[in-house]
Amino acid sequence: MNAYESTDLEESMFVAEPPGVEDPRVHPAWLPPEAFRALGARRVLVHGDGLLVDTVLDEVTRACTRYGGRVWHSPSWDVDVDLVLLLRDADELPSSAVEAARSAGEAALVDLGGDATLGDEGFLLTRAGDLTVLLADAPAGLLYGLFHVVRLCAAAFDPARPPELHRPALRRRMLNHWDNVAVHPVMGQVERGYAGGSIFWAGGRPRGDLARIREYGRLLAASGINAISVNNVNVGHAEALLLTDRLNDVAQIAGVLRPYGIRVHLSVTFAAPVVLGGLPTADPFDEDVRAWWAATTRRVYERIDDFGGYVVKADSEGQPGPFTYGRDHADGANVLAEALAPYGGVVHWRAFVYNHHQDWRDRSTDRARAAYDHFAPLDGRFRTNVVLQVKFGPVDFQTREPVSPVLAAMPATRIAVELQVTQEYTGQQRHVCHLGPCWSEVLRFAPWGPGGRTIADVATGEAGTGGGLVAVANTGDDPFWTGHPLAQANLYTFGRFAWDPRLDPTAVLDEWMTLTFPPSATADPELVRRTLHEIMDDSWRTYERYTAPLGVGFMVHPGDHYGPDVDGYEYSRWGTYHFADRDGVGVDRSRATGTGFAGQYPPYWADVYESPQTCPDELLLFFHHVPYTHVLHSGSTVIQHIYDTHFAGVEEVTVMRRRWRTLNGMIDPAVYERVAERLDEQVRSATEWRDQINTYFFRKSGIPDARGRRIH
Ligand code: GCV
Repeated sequence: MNAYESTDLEESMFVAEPPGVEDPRVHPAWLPPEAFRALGARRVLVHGDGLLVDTVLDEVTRACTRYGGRVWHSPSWDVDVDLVLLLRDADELPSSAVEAARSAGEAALVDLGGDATLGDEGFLLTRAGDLTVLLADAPAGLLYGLFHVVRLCAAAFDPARPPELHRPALRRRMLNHWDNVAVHPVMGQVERGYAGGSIFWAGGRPRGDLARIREYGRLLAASGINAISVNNVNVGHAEALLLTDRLNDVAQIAGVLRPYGIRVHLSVTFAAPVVLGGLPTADPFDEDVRAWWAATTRRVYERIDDFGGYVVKADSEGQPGPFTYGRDHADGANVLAEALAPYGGVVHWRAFVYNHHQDWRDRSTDRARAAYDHFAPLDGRFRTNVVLQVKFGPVDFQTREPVSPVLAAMPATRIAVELQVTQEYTGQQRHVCHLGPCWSEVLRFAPWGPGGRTIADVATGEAGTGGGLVAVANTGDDPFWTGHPLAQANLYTFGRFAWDPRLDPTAVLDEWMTLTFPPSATADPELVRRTLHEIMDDSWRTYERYTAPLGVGFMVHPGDHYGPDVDGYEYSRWGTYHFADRDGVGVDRSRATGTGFAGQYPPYWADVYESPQTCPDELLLFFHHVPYTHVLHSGSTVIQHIYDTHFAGVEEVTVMRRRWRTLNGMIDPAVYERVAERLDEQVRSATEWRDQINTYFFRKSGIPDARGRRIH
């Protein structure tokens, strides 16, 4: 018998609330208690066993305690219930209604054409008479199903609701934390973190707030995420030690996240055999090196038996890698993969490899080409437990980039698409910039031409063998988790897209709003919903309008990457140039006259991108250097487009701020104030962007604004 089962019916009806993790100092994000009202007012039966079933019971019990419902766990007597959550292989129960519901679920599964299994994480939801029934093959499926019921609210109990079958499209749905264990002198506790300190680490030690980590796991699970790496891909000495001396710190985090179905991964340094093992080399062909990785990995699994694997940034921005030993990246990745293989672990090997000591005078080197040049020739050489992790664009998470050609160039390699939830280049969580539409465009892009396979298909792979989706996290120890409360939507959306990359971004945003700002908790739910949509739906394009134009990228302040600095990187070694002169702007990446990058795409897009006549406007300056008077498909000239979009962008942000003010008194005052304060900064910053960009191009081109607006 377990904690929730009792032979006494009265006792079983009023189970005690389990130890809560709700911390009033921390915003509940998309899991406020109110979101559980519909569930919590019901009579719920949970049937099955396992760690994640206990989590389901905890969740249901908390909700029912708050809202007057009741919970039973595998009761040995008949009970009247509204909702049944059960594992399909759990024993028969002495309740004809529950068993009838189970049979109805099985029949619905057949009708939906599902094969015999729901898989490790899938679930089926259907109505059976007066009951709602949720079936899963495995405890994780029950947990995801439960959060689906929460998302649906009362609709989960609608008698007319048709049966639904849900299985994640991607097996691994992963977050990478760029959290440092020790505070980095330049990058701080979290590299590119805009939400305070780390949830995991503080000043060289574990932060020690396990309740917060558990709450985090709960939020992630509710969005669909099932894997997390807990340290920065730039691995310093303190971080390297997580693999050995500090493994207990990692095990503790793994223990807290496990009940939410989340596996822990570690970023490791390729030089670990030298810096931790005392070996003279990290050469992947050296037998002692191979033995060191094998022994070290074995010890990791002895301590954390469901450990996910390693994440590696090698030969990139100063990190060590196989090039030091004259080996290539397949050689490097495979030695780690070999060590992980006996335990089912994977290596996420990043394709972000380029020369960061470029000479701006040298027009032949093109950073955008680098990942393809390094990795495409290695297709088919990686072990099957290597996942090549490729940033969605060829440069570096810019507001607008073409999709990376590497994603279409390696059919014999497991590919993961890497997105950036942390808003390094998209307003650093001081600007509202909802990234759902950007990611959706990336995931729906068909690199072999319209109608063909998409990037989502690449990440999914044949029969689910793809590498999945990975994103750099935007969370920290900030009370709102993400600094800007509306940036929570980006994290939620990432998880949902990783579960199903074909979801509509507006629908996902709507889900997030309903959970985060429950209609029952506000005086005017329609106003709140409409206003949030008006502010957020198009905010990525608004951000694009007032920053670097037409896909040219960067133009940000060097180092911190916040705010405008048009020539900030123009003569630097990082290879991110715009080549503006008095006649024109943009990078010629054509095959005919430029760096040849356009030729890295399959024929359809190689042809489209090759010519300024066919290249889409929004990427024109990424692929071409054109005169300011070049006429876009929109009918505007490049220079007039720059002026118009920059004026429009600032106007849009000003309207956003005005709209937000209508919510004063309608929502949690702390959320209201935090967003209001950030919108002030967004208006200031957008104005600075507009004025610097417009002035810069006016001075370069000498062409005035056709509408005579003020340019400084
Ligand atoms: C973790 C960009 C960022 C770096 C980051 C790097 C990467 O260059 O500015 O902070 O390093 O990407 O993805 O490895």
